[in-house]
Order: sequence, then C-alpha cells, then structure tokens
Amino acid sequence: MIPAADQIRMYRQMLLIRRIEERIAECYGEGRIGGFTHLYIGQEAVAVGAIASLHRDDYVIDTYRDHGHFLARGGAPKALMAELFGRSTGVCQGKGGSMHLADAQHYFYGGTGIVGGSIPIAAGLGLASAYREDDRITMAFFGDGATNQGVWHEGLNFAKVWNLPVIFVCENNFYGIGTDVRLSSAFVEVHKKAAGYGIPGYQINGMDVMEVRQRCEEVVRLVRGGSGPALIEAVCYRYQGHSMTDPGRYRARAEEELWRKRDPIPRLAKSMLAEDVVDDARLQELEREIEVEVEDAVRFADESPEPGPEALYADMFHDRYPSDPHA
Ligand SMILES: Cc1ncc(C[n+]2csc(CCOP(=O)(O)OP(=O)(O)O)c2C)c(N)n1
Ligand SMILES: [Mg+2]
Repeated sequence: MIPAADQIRMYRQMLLIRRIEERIAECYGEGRIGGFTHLYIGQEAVAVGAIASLHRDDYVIDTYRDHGHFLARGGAPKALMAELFGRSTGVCQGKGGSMHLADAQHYFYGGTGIVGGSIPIAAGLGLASAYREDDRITMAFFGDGATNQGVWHEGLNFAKVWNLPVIFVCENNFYGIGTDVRLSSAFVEVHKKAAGYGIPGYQINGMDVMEVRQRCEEVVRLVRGGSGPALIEAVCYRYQGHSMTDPGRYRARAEEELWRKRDPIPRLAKSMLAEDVVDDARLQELEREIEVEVEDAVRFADESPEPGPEALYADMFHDRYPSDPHA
C-alpha cells in the first residue's frame, strides 16, 4: 500500500506536469518558446510512478520528451520554464532548450534528441556504478520507436554481458511521430523484445500511477539486489501531437477518446477520494497551488536575462566543467 502522503505527492507532480505543459503550449503559440518542443501530456503517470520508485541518487536518463521526467526528478519549474525561454537562469543556462534538460544535481542526465540515445548512455552509467560499487541503479526512458534502433540491441547486449544495474523503461504510446507501431515494428510486444538478450521484460499499465509505482518498486528491488538489467514496457498514450508542430491527423478520434477516458490524473483523484486520502477541498487547493507555481515560473522566465555573448564559450570543454559531483 502506498502511503497517503506519497499518493498526494504523486498526484501533485502529475498535475504540475499537466498544467505547466498546457502553459508551455500557450507560450509556444505566442512565440515565446522556440525550437522543438514535445509535450508529455497523457503519459505523466509513467515518469511520476517510475521515478518515485528510485533513490534520490539513482541515475535517470531520458528522451526529448523530457519535461515530465525533469520535474518528477525534483527539477524546479522556474529552471524548466527559463530554459524553454532561452534564459540564463534556465537549468542549462538557456543553451539546451526543451530537448536537452540536464540536471546533474538531481542525477538527471538529461534529455537527448536522438531516438534511442538514452539506451547506450544508460549502459555506460550502469558500468560506472558497477566499477564504483556505489549501489546506484540507472533508469533509462525511451519510446517504442527506439526499440527498432541499432543502439537498442547494442545497449541491451552490453548491459546483460556485464550484468549492469539498469532498468530500461519503454513508454509505448503506439506511435513514432505519425507512424503506427504496427507499421514500423516487425514485433510489437515490446516487453518480450529483451528476451533475446536474456533480459526479463514486464508490461505495465502506464496510465495508472499506482500500478507503475508498485511494479517499478518490485523491479528496482530485483535490479538493486544484483539481478542484472530489466525492461519495463509502460503502455500509455500521448494526448497531444508528437511535437508542437504536429496536428496529429493520423490517429482515429475514437482511439483518442478511448485513451482520454483512461487519463491518469482523474483516475488517481477518484481513488484518493474513494479512500478518503483527500477531499474535494484539498484537490481544489492543490489546483490553486499549482496554478500559482506555474505562473511564478512563467514570470521568472520572462523577467530573466538572455545569456550574454560570453556564454558561447562557457561549459564547452571538459576542464571547464564543474567537478563531477557523483564521482
Ligand atoms: C536516430 C534518430 N532517428 C530519427 C529521429 C527523428 N525522430 C524524432 S522523434 C521520432 C519518433 C520516435 O518515436 P518513439 O521512440 O516511439 O518516441 P515518442 O515520440 O513516441 O515518445 C523520430 C523518428 C531522431 N530524432 N533520431
Ligand atoms: Mg512512441
């Protein structure tokens, strides 16, 4: 059973991700955010439930759809918004943008624009933990499309050969941009795709944060105990287009409506109300708190300065990086 305070915390995180991304979409439409931006709306339960099963200092690595994981890992909404606005107060001083949020203080090794890019880096992080015997595990997020990439095969093979403490979490939302997974994958049961490397795979309901958390906790226990790598397929759905420029005309309306009924946020609200974890007044209070937090983040971003020309050459070379906080 997940304690009441944890349920409320997970609800709050999912709601924050949803509301901040709705605001991001508005700001993008107003031309205040540039570049590629991919929303996570609909998939919030995966990042929130999976990351809640980790220790504070386990490693997390991600894709370009990274706002939710960044926030679930403890990243600040202000630092996120300022990064999207290209401001010097952003988590990467405004030089990374939406797809490249990286926050070493929270052991969040970042988003990457390369499909499947998180997979080999996760194997590398796992190898570092094995060498250092630091008891950390690595959790890598990626989409269904990544499981057809060469790095998927190389990364999983390497992780198993070295029996590394890595959990590969595939967020199967059935589409890679506008292509249905059935048109791009010879085999669509993602959780079975690691069997060829002797890696166990588990399929979970990615629209139910309680299930995600519980099942991930079980897998985390095994992997931290030395079982070697594991694969989790979280079945989920994104409610928006692939990116801000995608009108999403390739999906049937009936399919979208079906998945909207499975929205993870009202689902958790309903179960918390049924179990007296919260009442309606508390839920409304949370909405208001988050509204304030989101508006504060937008204002902070808006009022922050852009990086100066000197920032062009800062953080470019290894000897100018701050020393590794985790070595
Ligand atoms: C190596 C590589 N190939 C192609 C692309 C272009 N691309 C960006 S996102 C994407 C679809 C990926 O789909 P999926 O892995 O299912 O993740 P989702 O967007 O559904 O979260 C593609 C093909 C890329 N960024 N990197
Ligand atoms: Mg996908």
